[in-house]
Amino acid sequence: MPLNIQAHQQTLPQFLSTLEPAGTRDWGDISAIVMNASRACKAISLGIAYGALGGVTGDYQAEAGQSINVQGETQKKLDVLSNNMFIHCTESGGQLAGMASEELTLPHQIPAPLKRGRFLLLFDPLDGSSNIDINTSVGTIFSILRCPESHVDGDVSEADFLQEGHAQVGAGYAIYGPSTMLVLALGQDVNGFTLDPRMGEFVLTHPSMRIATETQEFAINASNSRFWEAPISRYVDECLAGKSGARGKDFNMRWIGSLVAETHRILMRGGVFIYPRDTKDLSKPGRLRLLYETNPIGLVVEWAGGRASTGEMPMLQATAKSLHQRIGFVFGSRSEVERIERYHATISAAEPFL
Ligand code: AFP
Repeated sequence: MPLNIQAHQQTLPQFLSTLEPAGTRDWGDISAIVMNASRACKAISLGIAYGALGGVTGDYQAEAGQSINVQGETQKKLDVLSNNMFIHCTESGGQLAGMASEELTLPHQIPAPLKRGRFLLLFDPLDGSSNIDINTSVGTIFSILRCPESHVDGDVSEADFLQEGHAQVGAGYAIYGPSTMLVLALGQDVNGFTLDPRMGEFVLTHPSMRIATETQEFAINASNSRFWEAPISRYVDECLAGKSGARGKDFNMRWIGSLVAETHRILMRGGVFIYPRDTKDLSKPGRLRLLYETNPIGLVVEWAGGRASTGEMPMLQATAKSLHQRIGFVFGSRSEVERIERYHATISAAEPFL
């Protein structure tokens, strides 16, 4: 296939250079973090593309055997490789004071003699990794925060990361699907880039992405229905009742089991995603992790005109009590998310979310 670089297509570095006046100290650091993260995503994409041929599918075998991470989940080889790749590509840039990863119990300190910076990077290096062996789309999710001034030079603490989602200066995800894409929430806008495998460049293909306000498609893991609280049960029952029910229209349902894939579908054609707080395991108030899953995805959704919620309140106002805290998550087309929030306001849930 000829190298058909179309005229005026912006690569990621060209796009970043146009976003803010050059020389803005913060912006220079933020765009450098994004470039370094994008390099990690390219490497992860390549590792995934080899599949079984690359010898990186299957469970990670530590010396003591199977490895269980802080989440209580069996680590895949690619979980560990993606985590190490993300750290390797970003820690030496000089912009970061520290990092937090789904795969690491404690924050990652920037090792001497590397220069430390003023930002924090939080990430889920390979979300949906239980789908790797079945060749379904997976992704990387990341969030950028400012480091509290008190810790810019010393080691970071868990408390430095416990910031509300609206404090993020940027966020994004990579989706490793039929094509690899990078979707970035920067400067109050959301832009999508497709990896050109011939050039190894991310090219702007989806400028200013917007989520449709209305939808007839919902995503939920229906096998958990007996654990749902009343507002969620009401919403789903009405969707299932279709034209003959209160909603007066039929709905379609999807569930991929990969947050990034669900997010991308909703960005592209609307929809609502629901992984609510439920009574399945009261020690886990939801499945998804607040700081490096629901906050960055929430920023992408909100800046694309959708709504991100705990079910009761805006996601970006939720307060994290611990690094790996889980939370209920409802996001997507604004009118449906607001309906679910109204149901929570009118039907008393078992306990308040937060
Ligand atoms: P894994 O990373 O363990 O595959 O979990 C993926 C995930 O965190 C998120 O991407 C999915 O939306 C959600 O779990 C699926 O959860 P269920 O397996 O309970 O449906």
